[in-house]
Amino acid sequence: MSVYRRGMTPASECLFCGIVAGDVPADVVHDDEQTVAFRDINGQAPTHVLVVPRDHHPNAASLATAGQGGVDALVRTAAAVAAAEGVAEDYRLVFNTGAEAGQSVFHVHLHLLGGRSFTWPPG
Ligand code: DGP
Repeated sequence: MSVYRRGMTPASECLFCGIVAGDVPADVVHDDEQTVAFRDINGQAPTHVLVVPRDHHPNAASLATAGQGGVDALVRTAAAVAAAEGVAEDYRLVFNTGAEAGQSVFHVHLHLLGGRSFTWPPG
């Protein structure tokens, strides 16, 4: 299902929809019925993978509201990728929502970061 609100990217122009469709190249590390996971082009840790739903939703709240278990699926995939990458014991998951919070691509994506120590609070 496609969800589009004013000010957000329509699915037809969405970079991550292009990656899901295989039209935009990416280093895909996992894909299944609901999710696709690929390495971030600007990695901030030895493991930096983005996990996205196949369906276009602008942010995590939109995905959760759709009620299809999409957020659960993202977290399950992130955990599986963390295990495959050997970082299952220590990793960080991040959803940025809104430009002020650092979101630059408006197709919901869960950042999986691992392989180094992290500090808190984030910048
Ligand atoms: P955010 O700032 O939370 O919206 O994260 C977007 C991430 O997407 C950012 O870390 C960089 C990454 N990114 C942007 N364009 C591409 C791309 O074309 N390919 C890949 N693999 N990652 C991208």
